[in-house]
Amino acid sequence: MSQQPQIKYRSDYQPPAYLVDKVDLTFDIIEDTLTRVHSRLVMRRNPAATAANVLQLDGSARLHSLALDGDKLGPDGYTLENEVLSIPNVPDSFILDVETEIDPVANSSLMGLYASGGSNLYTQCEPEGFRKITYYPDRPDVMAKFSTTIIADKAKYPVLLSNGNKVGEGMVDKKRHWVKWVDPYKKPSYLFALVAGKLSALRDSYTTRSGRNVLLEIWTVPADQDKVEFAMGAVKRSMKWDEERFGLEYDLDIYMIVAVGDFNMGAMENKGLNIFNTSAVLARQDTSTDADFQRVEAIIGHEYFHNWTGNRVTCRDWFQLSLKEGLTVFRDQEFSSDLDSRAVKRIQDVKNLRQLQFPEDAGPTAHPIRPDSYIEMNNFYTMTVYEKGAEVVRMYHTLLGEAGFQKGMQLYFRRHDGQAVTCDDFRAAMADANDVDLAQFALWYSQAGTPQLQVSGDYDAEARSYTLHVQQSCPATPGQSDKQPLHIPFAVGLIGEDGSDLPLQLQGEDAAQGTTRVLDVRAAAQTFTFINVDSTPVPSLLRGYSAPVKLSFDWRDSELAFLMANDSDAFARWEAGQAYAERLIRQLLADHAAGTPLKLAAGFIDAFRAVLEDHAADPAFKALMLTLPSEAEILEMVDEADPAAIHTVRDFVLDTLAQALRGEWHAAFDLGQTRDYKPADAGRRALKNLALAMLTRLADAWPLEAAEQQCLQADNMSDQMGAMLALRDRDCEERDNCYLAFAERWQDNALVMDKYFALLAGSQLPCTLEHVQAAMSHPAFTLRNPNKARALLGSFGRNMLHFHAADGSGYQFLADQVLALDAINPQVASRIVSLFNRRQKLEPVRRNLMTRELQRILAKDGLSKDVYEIVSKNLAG
Ligand code: B3K
Ligand code: ZN
Repeated sequence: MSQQPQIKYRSDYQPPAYLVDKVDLTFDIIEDTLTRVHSRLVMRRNPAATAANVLQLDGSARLHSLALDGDKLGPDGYTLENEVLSIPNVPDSFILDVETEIDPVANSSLMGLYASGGSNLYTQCEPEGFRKITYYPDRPDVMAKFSTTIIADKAKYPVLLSNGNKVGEGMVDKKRHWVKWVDPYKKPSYLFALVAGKLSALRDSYTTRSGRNVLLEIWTVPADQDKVEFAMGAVKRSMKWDEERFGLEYDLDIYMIVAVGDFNMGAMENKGLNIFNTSAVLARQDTSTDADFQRVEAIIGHEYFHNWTGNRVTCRDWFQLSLKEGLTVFRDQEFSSDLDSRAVKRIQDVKNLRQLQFPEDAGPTAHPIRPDSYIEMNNFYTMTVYEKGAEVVRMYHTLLGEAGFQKGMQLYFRRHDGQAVTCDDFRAAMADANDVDLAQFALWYSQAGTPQLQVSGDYDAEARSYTLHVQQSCPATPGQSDKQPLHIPFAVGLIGEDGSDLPLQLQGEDAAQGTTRVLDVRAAAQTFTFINVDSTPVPSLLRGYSAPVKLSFDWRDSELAFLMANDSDAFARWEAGQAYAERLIRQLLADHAAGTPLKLAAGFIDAFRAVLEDHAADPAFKALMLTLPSEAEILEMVDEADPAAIHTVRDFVLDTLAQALRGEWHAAFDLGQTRDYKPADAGRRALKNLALAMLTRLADAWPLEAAEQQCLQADNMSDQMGAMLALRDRDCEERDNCYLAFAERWQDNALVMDKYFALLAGSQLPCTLEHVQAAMSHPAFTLRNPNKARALLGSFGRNMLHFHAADGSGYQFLADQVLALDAINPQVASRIVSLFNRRQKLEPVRRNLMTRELQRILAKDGLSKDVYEIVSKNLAG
């Protein structure tokens, strides 16, 4: 780093000194490498701020000219330092004209205005990309009305898009045309968007509940137009769902989605003009898996739902990011749950949280869902802010119920429509609308770390009562050693001997009320006694995963098998299987370390058999029940972890289950075969492909042949990928054939090639590192494309065997790539370098090897703030 990067603190918040009432932007696209931006700002002093007469604007673009109330400002009329433009002695209200020049082709960071796929132009402004375009108070609490005029060569840039409604277009001269867009809603600069280029659209329309006719457009490069039909359906489903479930309607005459192949994340909710990564919008049976379809629908929903939760009501400052993201993730989760299987969605979300958010919350970059400080805001678009944030919103819902939650939402919009607000404002709306005290609940916003619930139960036969003793604690996290007890909604049930739920009556109540109760855990230690319990029940705890905590309870193995078979709560049923597996895996890891031969408990095999033979169960749910905790989850279970041992033990369990239940897997595979592809059969395909993967573990030849056949003949990507995955770690001719044929067949499809690169990098086969190195010079690969970098390097960084190779070769390779990538795209580099963040979890030899690589990265001159922040926190942790 050339200079010590500055840390920004939440506690330093000051209202903006000047407000912007109106912004008129003109983008003159002069040539590929030169766009001139003229911005006219109508500004005035903020009456709510402390008096100052120096105007400060954020910006890093080349400044071409500056004029205050029509008077040109020379170099002595302003200063420009550290990307802050200061103009002294400005009046109370004034007009500022700013002209900048930018080169979108040279912009590989994909923030601000950049070129992709030839000379098409796209923008990404959240959180601080607008300052790369022009000089502006680039902060979310400055909301203004924008108009945007775009001028460009008509042949080269026939399509010119921006936010709001199109109000005019015409020719400037014989070759150049112009289009003007006006957004009638005030918005912060991070929601600005512009797209220009050769694009085609699928058009449709939607009539809102109140009768507004909305034009819908999905724009892509012409070659991708054959893959947007599903997305269009998803837009309409999202609009309808938000009206029905939240009473929220769309508010402009046009809603546009633009797909772009080079994009730093999934998608962006710019007002009226969402910009999407192609991976989050294109979907067709032959090129997309069932999981891809599910993801596309969820992200379309997510960005659409932001129109109210994010755009109409936005964040006061970036520390409040979870205000819009946690809430919008909760909304997209509910959308998917209402449309598909609620149980399956919940389990997938919890698995995701455990795999990706728990490690973050236990690692060197752990932060509360509302962080207190940051160096680079882009590093805080995290699993914690998004997914744990969504869990926090879900807890309001659990505590208040659907009706109470909706009352809170209505009050939130009534109070704050058109404003930039805080997480506290949201909590206040929930509390006030329901007249409840949510003061203690505030700790969820300020405390980092995954809380632990330690629970025990005892049955008193004489009193016919069952008591749960609940203790809560939260581990120390960087900068937070003392934690206070949280308000935790703890959903529980009791199951009787016959497997059915018991009616629940708490001590002091006149009668039983339901079979699932949400207990309010508020103290460090608390007890809850249920009465009129005739015999020892089996407790079903944390039903529906009612809070983002780690639960421990000393069930017997037989009780876990009983819960796996009987719990009426699908999440708890699945969770019992996970808890059972965790217990055995911990023991096997200890046995492995002690050199004791490994043996899998018969009871666990029986429990798996029972699931496989339960023909009434939803196959998607069964596939989840039959999936062990991932290697990443297992890493979290132990200290001084040996990744090779984790891999060996998990593989042993899978091999044993494959062997012991070969007939059952075979039957599941056969049963899952269908002649015709139907989207609704996704669960069946998932179970079939899991069975196929298990069968390829056997020493038999036929599963390999079956996988090869499926891979070469399938008419859908789910089955192709199922087979590719089943063969991924098997060194055999069938694998070689399939991998060759797949790469050949899909060489021109960027998104399918991403799948191919991810498979190569995730393989357990001995030559994986060499294959990954070779893939770096594959014609379809480039580090400049974030999807490619994530597919190859991200997957390699999650490879337990090869990233964590005992000789450090995996660490060294990834560190080299982080350095190469940092010079191109710091945001992507910083995501990749985060894969080193579990350093402290590892045994000393690997930990030291990692340390060495991180020190090498940190020593590099000109390192980005993004990578600096992650690596320095890692090394300090
Ligand atoms: N709000 C954007 C994320 C922007 C990320 C900037 N690094 C997408 C979303 O959450 O919907
Ligand atoms: Zn979002």
